[in-house]
Amino acid sequence: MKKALITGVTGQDGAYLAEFLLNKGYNVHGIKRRTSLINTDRIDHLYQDPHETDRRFILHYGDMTDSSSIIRIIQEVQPDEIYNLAAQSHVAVSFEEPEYTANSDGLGALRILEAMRILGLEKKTRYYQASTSELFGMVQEMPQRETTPFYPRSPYAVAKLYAYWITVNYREAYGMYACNGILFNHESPIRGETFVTRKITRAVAEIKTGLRERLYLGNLDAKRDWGHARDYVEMQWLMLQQERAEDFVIATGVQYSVRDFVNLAFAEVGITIGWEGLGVEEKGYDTASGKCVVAVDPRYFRPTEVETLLGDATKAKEKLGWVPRISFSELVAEMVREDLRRAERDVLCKREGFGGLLYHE
Ligand code: NDP
Ligand code: GDR
Repeated sequence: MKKALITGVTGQDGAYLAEFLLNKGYNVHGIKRRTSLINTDRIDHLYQDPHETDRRFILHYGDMTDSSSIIRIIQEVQPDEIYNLAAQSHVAVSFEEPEYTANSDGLGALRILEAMRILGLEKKTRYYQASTSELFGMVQEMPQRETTPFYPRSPYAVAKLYAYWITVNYREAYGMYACNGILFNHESPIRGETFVTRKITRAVAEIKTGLRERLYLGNLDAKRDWGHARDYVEMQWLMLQQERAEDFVIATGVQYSVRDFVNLAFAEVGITIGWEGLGVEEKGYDTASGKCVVAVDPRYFRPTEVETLLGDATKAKEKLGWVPRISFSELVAEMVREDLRRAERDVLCKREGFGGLLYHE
């Protein structure tokens, strides 16, 4: 039975990947960090009590900024495959916490690769690095593929640039099976609430159910190539099953703007948006009621923005036989449906006098 170690197992991709690998028959180990409140919601359905025998899903306390915990866990687990998904993954937050982002997202990758070397696992353990389309930043070519030059535009992307190259370097220097998945944006109903897609679908559900009046956003013109996380974690696994390690772009090849996402998400609940004004003055109105339901707030603009991303995943299609299964409209519909279910539950709780609601943006 193969053993996989996932860093970032409590995150969106970590949860989908853990489930995917368990279904493939793996023993799955995950690294979680200590938090003052338990934050394992996304993997609670996989949890096994430590007193159970023959457990196949095991969590370890550790942190990407703490070499000793990384070495200890890798030594204990002796994994066949390591998926390094842990990161401070919010681009806007990386401008607020650049040093921490560099430490966890950049040096974190080095810590794992170096632990593999120190422990003599160079030939046993395969390594996957969660690289990102943010590396392309100020894009030098449309669409972006494996050979497109990088131009990172945030402390997050610069940290991930280091992680990308240290992965390539360890592959070349020590003959390790180490590869980068350059994944474009991928979303799901368990996406973090402050990424733009989830922020929109939550707000749509809350506006529809009367829990709030308006959604505030930043740059409505930003364009992204959005896929579904469930599709993308399969790629992470496939990349580690090849004869030799290579880097791959994973994307749908279709691009939409933030405004398109807003229009489609509101359409899912029967609201048509009419847009008026330009730039920071732009507003979106519910054409039936005339109410303003979307407004621009400059606080959500970034000091340097990535305006447009569109991926070319031809190499993955040809070499890995991969094609995304879930379309953009199915993704939006699923996210809105799940958030609507949550909002309806919140309405019920509110009506019955249980708890207040908090909106994190
Ligand atoms: P999430 O933000 O949902 O999850 C990040 C995970 O990393 C969480 O489990 C988080 O733990 C953990 N983490 C953060 N900092 C540390 C640390 N110092 N030590 C240990 N664990 C830490 O990200 P996604 O699941 O969306 O993304 C997975 C990876 O893929 C990330 O590296 C991201 O940068 C990258 N990526 C994501 C894309 C996307 O569109 N989703 C596209 C391309 C790349 P906690 O739950 O405690 O916060
Ligand atoms: P991104 O995702 O930066 O692409 O990084 P995010 O959803 O945060 O932003 C996408 C685009 O939407 C614009 N935007 C807003 N973004 C947020 N978060 N909040 C807003 O209110 C808002 N208004 C407009 C942004 O400016 C941006 O252009 C994600 C993360 O998962 C990274 O970890 C990953 O590497 C990349 O995707 C690929």
